[in-house]
Amino acid sequence: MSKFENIAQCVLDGEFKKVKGLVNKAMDDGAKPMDIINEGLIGGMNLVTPLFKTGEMFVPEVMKSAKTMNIGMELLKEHIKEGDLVTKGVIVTGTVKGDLHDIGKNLVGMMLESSGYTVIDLGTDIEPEDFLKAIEEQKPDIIGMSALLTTTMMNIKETIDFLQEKGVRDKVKIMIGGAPISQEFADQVGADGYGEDAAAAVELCDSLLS
Ligand code: B1M
Repeated sequence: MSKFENIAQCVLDGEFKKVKGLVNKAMDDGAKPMDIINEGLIGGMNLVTPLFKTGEMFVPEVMKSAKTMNIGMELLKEHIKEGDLVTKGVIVTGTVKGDLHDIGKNLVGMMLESSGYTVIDLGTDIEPEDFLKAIEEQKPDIIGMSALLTTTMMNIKETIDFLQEKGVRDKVKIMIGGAPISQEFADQVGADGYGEDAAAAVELCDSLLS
């Protein structure tokens, strides 16, 4: 196995204790940081996505893979020249007002980051005003709203209506998701799309920005 394949396999296996050693070894052997990222770390996450989609990998395993990738990325950050890391787009994520569930949202964020997006996570229980502030300050390409409760899913509509009222709705694409959400609901509330799971969310962002 090549040094990049070793790192990719380590990410796939979620062996977060091993990744630092492998990345350091690759650097010592003269590998370029961007090659370690693209062929090793992101290469590994690219193996994860289809397995998650087909149900051959589960949420805890995907989270371990993402953690492994992030540890490797942290290590390499200081060796990367500004401008080397090209982002596919900026995505602001948050769980809507009244809702504290964040496991799914965080998973979506991790998969987006590992697919090359810059993710700014606002957290949970996010008021419409805070999404507005984030649009004004961060100028994202996409806003991603998550809701896990049937009682809070309507706060997605409230947020979209608020953004419309404030005249910024058309400045961003809006992706929504969470267990009670459906494509039908996304159409009803005027979102641009619905991600059934983290892999679908990545595909949706790719298509929204293409
Ligand atoms: Co809550 N909870 N919970 N809970 N909880 C549910 C959602 C519930 C279905 C359980 C049940 O009763 N069977 C139920 C909702 C019922 C309903 O509304 N119809 C429920 C309830 C009632 C509650 C409380 C009201 C309980 C109470 O206090 N009486 C309370 C509400 C608190 C609040 O939010 N205000 C509450 C609290 C909690 C905990 C704090 C204990 C904890 C949350 C911890 C946390 O998130 N940090 C919790 C948990 C863990 C759950 C369950 C068990 C698991 C949710 C989860 O993380 N799933 C859940 C039951 C269940 O779903 N089996 C339940 C794993 C996660 C990976 O999946 O979040 O669906 P999911 O995310 C997926 C997709 O939906 C999608 O991609 C993800 C990855 O594949 N996705 C997106 C999600 N967000 C997306 C955004 C996107 C795109 C895709 O774009 C932006």
